Amino acid sequence: MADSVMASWSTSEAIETFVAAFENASLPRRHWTHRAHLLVALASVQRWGHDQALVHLRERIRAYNEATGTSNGNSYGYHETLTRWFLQAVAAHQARHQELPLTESLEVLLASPLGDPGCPLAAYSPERLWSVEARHGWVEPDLRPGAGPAAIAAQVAAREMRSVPMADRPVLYSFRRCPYAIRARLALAAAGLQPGRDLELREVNLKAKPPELLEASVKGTVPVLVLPAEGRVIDQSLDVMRWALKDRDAAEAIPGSDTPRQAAQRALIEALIASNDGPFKHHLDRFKYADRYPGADAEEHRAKALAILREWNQQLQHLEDRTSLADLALLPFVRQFRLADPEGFDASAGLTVLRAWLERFLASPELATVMAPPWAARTAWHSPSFLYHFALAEDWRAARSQGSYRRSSRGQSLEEVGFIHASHAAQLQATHQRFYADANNVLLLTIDPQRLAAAGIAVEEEPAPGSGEFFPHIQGPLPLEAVLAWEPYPS
Ligand SMILES: N[C@@H](CCC(=O)N[C@@H](CS)C(=O)NCC(=O)O)C(=O)O
Repeated sequence: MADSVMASWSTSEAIETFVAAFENASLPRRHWTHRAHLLVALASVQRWGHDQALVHLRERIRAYNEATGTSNGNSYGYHETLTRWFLQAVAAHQARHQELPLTESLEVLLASPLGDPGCPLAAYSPERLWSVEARHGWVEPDLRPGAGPAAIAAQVAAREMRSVPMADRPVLYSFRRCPYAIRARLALAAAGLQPGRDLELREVNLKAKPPELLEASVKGTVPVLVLPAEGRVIDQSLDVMRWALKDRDAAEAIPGSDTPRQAAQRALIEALIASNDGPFKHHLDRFKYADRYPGADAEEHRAKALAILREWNQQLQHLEDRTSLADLALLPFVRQFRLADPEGFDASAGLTVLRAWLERFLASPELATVMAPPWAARTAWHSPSFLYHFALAEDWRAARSQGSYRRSSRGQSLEEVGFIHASHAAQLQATHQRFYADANNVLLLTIDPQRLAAAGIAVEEEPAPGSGEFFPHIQGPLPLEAVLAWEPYPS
């Protein structure tokens, strides 16, 4: 089974294949992650309901463990209390999200306390949860007896009832690896906001910026936060952070200004951010991307950036011992600096405090959270303003060397059909499912209709035979310059 299929679960076939591999114990152990447990539990609850799923999974997990070299004993293998805990959690979640396709339901579950692998430890002491008794039979929580999955589900439901209506929901344009976008996501997450519930997150491919982003902010950088309810757009990362934390700053990342101590902390935070966004970023870019700056001497800029980091090494010792706006704002950039030359960074003198500070961040759940779904995706958001076309990788490769693309759809040429099939964003999954689900090396091309028009190629909306659903049909060869991006699909 291809690793991409194991990881993506983007079609119902891929999910079925995965669940079947678990059921017949051919699933490699490394794929039997927390996420995979929840997927299998969701699929089983959908199929059989909670009670029968429990009977089935109890037997299947034990068999899977035996087959993959983990014995079901007193310290390892099958765990009845945890199985029941998560199955109850999954059933409660499923009851509220019946309308969602399985993979979306899984993402919502993973982002909720119900899917949090550490959640049982808020109710049980480790001694009780890891006891032989809990492994072989159900035991009640000892720390917080009433705080089982049902109570957590009720809390989650109450919070969802208070969530923002769809049309008023803020939209965050973001890019997974961009340090400005990372700092914005860190602050939004620290403020307790969640994609899906409180805002819509749109991952941007910077090579194919969606027109909706450019309409919101002409400068076309990320992050951009669109606030429909306030009729306002925020297009500077620091402003996004301040917006997120205003009235939601439970951990006091931005200190008040009542006492001299608070005022001094605020001043230090401001000074650190100014130093990062000004000189440090200047030298970081010229060190990391020296080829983009003609005449820049990478070594000289590295040394200057290091000198700034040594100053911060001193200043950090005066920051109070809790996560501040400066931590959230600077760490993504220091992370990027280290990534450009990890050995050099680790060997540099005068950075002991700063290195420990960075290491804590790199290992933190806060960073992991904003680098994974639903806070960050590896596939860009599909814009209703673009057109999309599925191409086989070899056809696209040939087109790039020949100068234009002339396939209509799988197995058919433009000459045979008279136009090139394309899809709107909302039609992608179904089109892929219908025609490409069994194909390897499928690429999704993002097409800019304005560039098509500029090249004199028309697009007609025409009904597909059978369904009557309208699809865009490109009336001529696809010029390469109209294709903004291409990526494997599913990613
Ligand atoms: N001052 C802006 C800077 C944001 C920025 O430069 N973001 C980069 C990505 S890390 C970007 O969007 N660049 C535009 C591009 O690459 O086309 C902020 O703080 O939000």
